[in-house]
Amino acid sequence: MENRKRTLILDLHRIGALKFGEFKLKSGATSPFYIDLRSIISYPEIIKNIVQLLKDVLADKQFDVLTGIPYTALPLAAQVSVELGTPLVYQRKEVKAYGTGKLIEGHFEAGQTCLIIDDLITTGESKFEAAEGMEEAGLKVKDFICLIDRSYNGAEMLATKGYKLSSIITVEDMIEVLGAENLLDAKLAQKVREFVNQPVEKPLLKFADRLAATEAPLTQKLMETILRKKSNLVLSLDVEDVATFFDILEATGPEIFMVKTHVDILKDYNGSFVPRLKALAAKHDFIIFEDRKFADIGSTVRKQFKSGVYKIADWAEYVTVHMIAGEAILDGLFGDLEAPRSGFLLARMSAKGNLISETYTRQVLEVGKRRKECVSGYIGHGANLEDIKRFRNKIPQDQLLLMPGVNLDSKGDGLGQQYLTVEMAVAGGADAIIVGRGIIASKDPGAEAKRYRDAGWNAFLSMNK
Ligand code: S5P
Repeated sequence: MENRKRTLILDLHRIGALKFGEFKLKSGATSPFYIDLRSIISYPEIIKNIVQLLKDVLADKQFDVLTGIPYTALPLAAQVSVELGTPLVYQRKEVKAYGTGKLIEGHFEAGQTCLIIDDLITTGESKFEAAEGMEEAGLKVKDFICLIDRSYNGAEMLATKGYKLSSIITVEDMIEVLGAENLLDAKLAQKVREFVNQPVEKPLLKFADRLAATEAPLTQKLMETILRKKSNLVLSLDVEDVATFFDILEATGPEIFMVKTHVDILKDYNGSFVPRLKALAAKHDFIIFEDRKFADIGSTVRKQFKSGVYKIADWAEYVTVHMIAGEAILDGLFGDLEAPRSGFLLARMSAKGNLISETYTRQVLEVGKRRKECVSGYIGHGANLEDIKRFRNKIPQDQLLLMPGVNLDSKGDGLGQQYLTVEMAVAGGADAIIVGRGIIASKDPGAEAKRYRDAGWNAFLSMNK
C-alpha cells in the first residue's frame, strides 16, 4: 500500500476519526467501528495528504467542474479545485428536495460533467440524491470519489445508474495498517470484517415469513388475502359507467385479490353502488381500495375521506395518499374513524416526467416506516429491474409495494404512462401488480385478468421458492 494511504489511516486513527469498539447506529444496529471525518478540517497536514490522494485518483477522470457533498467533503473539493484549477460548484444542503431557490451555487454550463467527492460511502443512497441535484441543474455525473469505502456493495449500487465509484481507502486497508501497528487486535478486526461483509438490507424474505412478522392488522389482511386467493393482482377499474364497472368486476372478481377504484370517474354513481360493490367483494373474496390520492391538509382530507357524495371511509378499507402536505395528513385521514382503514403512500410514480425526487421518496418512506399502524405500504415504480430492487430494499418487509404501470403488451399510452412487464415488477420486489387497461380495454376482461393473474402468480411463486 502506498505510504500516503498508510499515513492517512494512522492519522485518522490518531485524531479519533476512526474508532473501534461498540457503537449504536441510527438504524439501531451495533457497529464494531465508527468513522467520523468531520474534524479533519482542523488538521491541515491531513487535508494536504488527502488532497494529494484525491488528485492521484482524479488524474485519469474527465470532468469540467467538481463538487464535494456538504459538509465534510466540501472543503476537500474546494482545495482540489484550487490546485487543479478546475471550477467548484456545490449543492445547497437546505434546499435539497424542492423549492424554487437556487440549488447549485457556482457557475457552470448545462451539459458539463461534474465529478462528485464525498468522505464516506455506506449504502450509496446519499450519492444518488447528490447526483440527482446536479443532474436536475443540467450537469452530467459520471464519477464519484470517496475517501473511505465502508460499504457492502456501494460500487455495485452506483453502477445500477451508470455511476463509477473510485475510493481511496477500504475497510480492509484500515484493518491491515492498524493491525500491523498493533492498534487493532485480530478479534476486533474480524468483527469489523464481518460487519462490513453483511448486506445493509436483508434480501426480501419469503412472503409467508414476512406475514408472520407483520403486526399491523390491515397489512396482515392484505397479505393473507393474497395467499388465500393465490393472486397478487389488483384490478384498476377506471370505467365511466356503473353497468360496465360491475360487468367487468363480476367477470374478473375470481382472479383478483383487490379492486382499485376511482369512484369519481363514474358518471352514474348512485346509492346502490356501494352495497353492490360490497356484495361482490364478499362473493369473490377481494378487497376494496379507493385510489383517492389524498393530498391536502389534515382537516380537509378528513372531510374528503368521510363526507361528501362518496363517503369513501365507509366502504374503502385502503386509500392512496400523497405525502406532499406532510405527516399530519395521516392523522387527518386515519385519526378519527369508526372502522380501521389504512393507506398506501405514493413513493414513486409511473408517469413520465413526474416530479418525485430521490430525496422525496426517502422522506415518504421515513414517514411510512414510523406509521405502520396506518400505512400498509407504498405505490412505486422503477426504470429497470435494478432500480426497482434498490427501491424495494428501502421498504420494510412488513409493508407492501404495489406497482401500477404494468402491462403485458404495451410500453405506454401516449399520455405519459410508462409500463413495466409483470415479470419485472414482481422480480423487482413488487408484492402486487396494479393493472387497468391491460385488462379492462380487452374484449374479454375475465380471460385477460386470468392471464395477468397467472403471470403475476408465477412470478410470485418463483420469488418465494
Ligand atoms: O404512479 C402511479 C400511481 C397510480 S395509483 N401510476 C398509476 O398509473 N397509478 C394508477 O394506476 C392510475 O391512476 C390508474 O388508475 C392505474 C393504471 O392504469 P393502467 O390502465 O395504466 O394500467
